[in-house]
Amino acid sequence: MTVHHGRPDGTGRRFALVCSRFNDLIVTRLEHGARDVLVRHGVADDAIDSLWVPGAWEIPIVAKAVAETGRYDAVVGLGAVMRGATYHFEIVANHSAAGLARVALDTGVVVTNGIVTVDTMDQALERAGSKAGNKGADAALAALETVDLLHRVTSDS
Ligand code: INI
Repeated sequence: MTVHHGRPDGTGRRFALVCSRFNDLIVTRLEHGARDVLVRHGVADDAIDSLWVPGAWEIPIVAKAVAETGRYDAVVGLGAVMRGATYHFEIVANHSAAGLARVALDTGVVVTNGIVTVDTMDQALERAGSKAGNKGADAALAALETVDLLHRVTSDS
């Protein structure tokens, strides 16, 4: 039996971070967390591009466009959807998550989801670098591992 695991080695890899400005207090921290994890795992700082969109709703279409360029090994969606901010919380949260999943399957490019969906600003802050970790860093690490695993199982060697 062979067990395969992805190793989070980012040497020579390129990443796009698609970030929403809505709730940018949170998303800026997610972006820093993602960038920090990527650089600490060997990704060159100039091999990470951050693209800022108005809100989480707009993340999937830009993720699709950057995935289709073929320039990136993975795309990480980063955003913060908060129930208190609008009655259409569910619509924005569901669209952004489903959209990212679809981009990954349609393009074959690794896309991970670092969009926090929470009830309150306190819950968002907890997930943006305090007691519940940093969901941007988690999504970046998931991207590194998945890129490596796919490379192993799809390469000839
Ligand atoms: N966008 C977010 O990223 N987070 C939110 O909490 C949010 N709320 O609550 O409304 C939000 N709305 C904007 C949305 O993403 C689009 O930018 C907008 O609807 C224009 O298409």
